[in-house]
Amino acid sequence: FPFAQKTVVFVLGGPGSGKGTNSEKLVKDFGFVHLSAGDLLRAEQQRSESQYGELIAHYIREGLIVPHEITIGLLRNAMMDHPDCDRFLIDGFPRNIVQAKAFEDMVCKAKQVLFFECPEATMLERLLDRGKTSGRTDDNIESIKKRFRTYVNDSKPVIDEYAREGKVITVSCKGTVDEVYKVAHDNVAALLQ
Ligand code: UP5
Ligand code: MG
Repeated sequence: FPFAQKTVVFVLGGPGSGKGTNSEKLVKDFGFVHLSAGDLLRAEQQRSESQYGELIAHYIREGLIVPHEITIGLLRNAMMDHPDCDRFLIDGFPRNIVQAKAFEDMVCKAKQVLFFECPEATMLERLLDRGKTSGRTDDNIESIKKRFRTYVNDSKPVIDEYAREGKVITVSCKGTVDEVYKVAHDNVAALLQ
């Protein structure tokens, strides 16, 4: 499988910053396949034969980063399910420096990083609101605080590192869904030219 010939864009940002919302729209406009690492982990957790169900459930509730071998395995398999697609949006991954290096070694380098910049207060408000209906085990105040801690300590440094490499497009999450998406859309359109 020719991973190296694929265009991979990482979609990063804190919990509730709008990664999923914008990725779904980019799929429609640009023909990406959207792979949310969190969604893949939640699906694996639900799979009755999975040997990782309990482990994943624990890491997600605690806002911790699942060992990267599991996540990269799921991402690779999901990419191989789309052999004819050459554009992938990988949402919510990598979440620490070790994961980023491992993905580069085992899969490929990302072309660009789309970073949704969002103040914690806004993310908190959106997550608590979503938590009323999402059914996610981590959309409660205790888990959200832990997710924020992991983001600051482990995940933001990955974005900073990519920024030093000149790979980051920053999109402010301030504004309506449509306003934020317009900025994301225009940046991705320019990138794909
Ligand atoms: N919303 C969005 N944009 C809005 C706007 N402009 N105005 C008003 N409302 C807006 O958005 C969140 C909410 O805000 C939604 O209700 C939306 O309608 C609204 P969403 O697009 O869902 O944000 P997103 O960034 O996708 O938030 P999510 O909660 O999915 O981010 P997380 O990074 O926390 O979650 P993820 O699913 O990626 O990971 C969950 C857990 O899985 C992690 O904590 C970790 O334990 C584990 N994980 C790993 O271990 N390894 C990985 O590689 C990935 C995940
Ligand atoms: Mg998401």
